[in-house]
Amino acid sequence: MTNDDIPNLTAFDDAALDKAFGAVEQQAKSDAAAIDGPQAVEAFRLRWLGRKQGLLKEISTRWLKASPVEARKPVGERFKTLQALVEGLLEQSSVTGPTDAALAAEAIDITLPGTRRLTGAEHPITRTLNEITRVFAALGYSVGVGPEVETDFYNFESMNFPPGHPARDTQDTLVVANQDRRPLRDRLLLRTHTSPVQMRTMESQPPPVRIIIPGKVHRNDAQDATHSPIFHQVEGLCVDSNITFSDLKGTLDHAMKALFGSSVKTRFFPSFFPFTEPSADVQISCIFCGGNGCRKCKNSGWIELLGCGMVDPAVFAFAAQKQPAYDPKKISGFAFGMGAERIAMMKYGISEIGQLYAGDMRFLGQFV
Ligand code: 2U9
Repeated sequence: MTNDDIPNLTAFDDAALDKAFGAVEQQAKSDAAAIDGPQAVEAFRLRWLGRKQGLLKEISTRWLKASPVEARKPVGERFKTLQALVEGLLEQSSVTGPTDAALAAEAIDITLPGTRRLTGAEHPITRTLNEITRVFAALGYSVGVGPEVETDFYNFESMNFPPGHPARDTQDTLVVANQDRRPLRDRLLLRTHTSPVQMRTMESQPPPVRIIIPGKVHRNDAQDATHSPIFHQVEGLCVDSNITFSDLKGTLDHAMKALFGSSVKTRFFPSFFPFTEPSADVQISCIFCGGNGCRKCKNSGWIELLGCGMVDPAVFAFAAQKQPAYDPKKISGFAFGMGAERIAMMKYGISEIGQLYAGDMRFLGQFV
């Protein structure tokens, strides 16, 4: 039955009205019986009770509004009864809900295995960077960040690698192309260490400074089992009046004990870095054999882990160009640097550096 099937009434006596309303009620009941799911309930509601095009609206227009005055009452009563019937049918179908067949089609097999959601976890490099940072944060160091694309000035010149100096060859550098027309100091490169962040920090604030810089660095080195052209460092800087080599030794000895366990010992050997003088390499007692000698420490009982030194006065002189308080006659400081991959590989027994970057879930899943 469509709206066009609703006839215009020609007679309004009781028999004619009973017949006309009876046919429509019959249709409503058979429509309701055929409802087989939530979509059909909505279709029934629209078909019968739709405000603009519903059948009841059509009946109201054609029968009720068109009826002569003397037939208004009997038509009105029958219309109300029909409306109540339709609403009752609708309510019943909504409560009864979908048929058994519809339910069976949507049924969930609760015996099937669930969808396993993978839990995220810190990457071992991030974890190592955070562990080291936390040790120094507890000593009052703040954490610094800076750009990975740096200028020649901040990466080299201000760190006491003069233009053309052979020391630059120790940090084979990836440079940004087409920079030849710029003065050397402004040419862009990928930072080879995080030291430029310390220099920028000194330029922006007077001493005292205690900062730790975890970050990604780039060198034009071939990859092998223990080297990668992209790796991560943690560098630290402490500047104040009367900072001595003893402060450096005490700080790093404490940090190594905090990172590797309180029984770990440290020892310092003379070394060379352009930005520190004197400079030292730091070894810790072997964390695998406790210092007795094993394959990991090549039977020496010691493992080399980081570099350090007293900040070279030439480096302070560059900072003093912007912050005169970095006068090397009045202040002093120490700095240190360590490679995060090397420490992560030692701590977690990783033999190939490439595993840290491969994104293989069989490897990463071990660190959840
Ligand atoms: C300023 C002054 C001095 C940072 C330092 C080292 C020693 C060092 C290496 C360890 C292994 C780099 O990751 S590695 O290859 N680093 O040995 N770094 S002192 O000295 C600074 C830094 C900033 C202003």
